Amino acid sequence: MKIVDAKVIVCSPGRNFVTLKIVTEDGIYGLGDATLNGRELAVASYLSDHVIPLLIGRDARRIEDIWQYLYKGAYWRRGPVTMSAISAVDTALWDIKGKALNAPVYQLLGGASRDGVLVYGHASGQDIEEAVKAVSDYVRLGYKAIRAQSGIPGLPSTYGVGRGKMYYEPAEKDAPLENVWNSELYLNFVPQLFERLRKEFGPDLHLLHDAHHRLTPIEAARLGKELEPYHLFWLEDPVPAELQESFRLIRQHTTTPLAVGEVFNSIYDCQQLIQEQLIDYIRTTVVHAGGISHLRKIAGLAELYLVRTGSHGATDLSPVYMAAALHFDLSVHNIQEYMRHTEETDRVFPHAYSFSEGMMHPGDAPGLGVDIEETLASKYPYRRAYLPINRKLDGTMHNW
Ligand code: EZ4
Ligand code: CO
Repeated sequence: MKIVDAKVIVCSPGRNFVTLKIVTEDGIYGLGDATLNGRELAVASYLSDHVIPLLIGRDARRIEDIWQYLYKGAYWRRGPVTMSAISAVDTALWDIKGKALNAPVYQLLGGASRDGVLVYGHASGQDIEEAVKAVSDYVRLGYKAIRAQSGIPGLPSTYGVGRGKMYYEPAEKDAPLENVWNSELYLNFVPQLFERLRKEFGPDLHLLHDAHHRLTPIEAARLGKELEPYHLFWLEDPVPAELQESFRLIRQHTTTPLAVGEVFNSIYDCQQLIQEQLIDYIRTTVVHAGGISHLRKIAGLAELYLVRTGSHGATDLSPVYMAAALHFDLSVHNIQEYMRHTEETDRVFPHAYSFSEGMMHPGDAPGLGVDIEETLASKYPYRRAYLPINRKLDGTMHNW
C-alpha cells in the first residue's frame, strides 16, 4: 500500500494547529497532529521540506520501519521539532492501518483494557472562591478528576487561570504575555486552596495541581509535604525536569504523587525517572513523544515500575491528537488530561470520541475516527502566537 501523497495543513480555528495528511494509492488517508505550541511552522517546514519527500513511494503498512527510518535516518536525534514530525507520521500511519483493516486503532493495540478512560478537566479562578465555584461546575458536568489552579494574592497573573472562560488558552497573538512570579507567595498560598477544596468536596474527588516547572527541588519538596493532608491525585511538573536526578530530593521528602513529562520527547527523557520510581505518572504524549509507537514503549517501561501514564491533553493538542491519545489510553491503564476544544475547532475536526460521566471513549470508527474539513480549515489562516514568559518580581527570567 504505497504512499502517493502527503501534505501539511496549518489552520487556526481559534488557535493554531498543524495537521499531517498522508494519502495511499488506494485512496485511504490518515491524519496526524504535529502542533508544537508557539513554534508551529518549524514542524510544518520539517515535514514539508524534509520528511514528505522521503515518504512518497513507501509502504504505509510498515509503521515501525518508517519510524526507525525517520529517527535513525535523520542522524540528528530527538528534540521537540523532530519528534513532533515523526509523531505525526506515525499517528497518520496507525490511522491508515485501522481504516485498511476496518478496525478502530485501539483494537490493533490489544483491544480495550477497560470500558472508558478517566479524564480530568481544568478548573481555575482568580481567587479561592472562584476556584471553588469552577470545581463545582466541573463536578456538575460529571468529572471525577479535576485540576485546580487559582490566582495568587500579590501576583497580577499566574499560570493556569483562565479569563472566566471554559476554554483556557495561554498562547497570545503577536507578542508573549509577561507573567510575574514569586515562589514564596505561591508556596504560602497553594495549601490554603486545597484545604478549602477538600472541605468543600470531601475526600473522594480526585484533585490535581500543576506547578508548571516553577519550583526548585527543595521548594517542591516543601509543597508536596504541605499538600499531603489533602491527598492530591498528583502534583504536576514541580520542577523543570531537564535534571531527572532532582526528583530524588523531592521524593525523599513527600508522599504526594508526582507527574511529569508533557514537554518530553522520548523515552530517554524519562528513563531515570521511571527506573528509579521517582514519579507516579508519566505525561508524555502521542504528539510530542514519537507517536503511538513510541508512547507504547514508554508505557511498557513505565508498567514495569508501576508508573502509570497520564498524557498531556491541553487545547494546543488538536482533536487529531485527542483521538489518537484515547485509542492508546484505552489499551493501557491511566488517566488523560482533557481540555475541551472550542466549537470552531470541533467543527474543523469532526470526531468519534465522546465524554460521559467523567470518562472518555475513542469510538468505534475505523482508524482514529477523526477527520479534517479542509475547506473550513482554509478559512482560518495561521496567526503567529507565543506562549507567555515569566519573570520574578525583580525582573529575573523564570520558567513559565
Ligand atoms: O501549559 O499546553 O498541563 N497542562 C499544561 C498546559 C501547557 C500548555 C503549553 O502549550 O501545562 O496548559
Ligand atoms: Co502541565
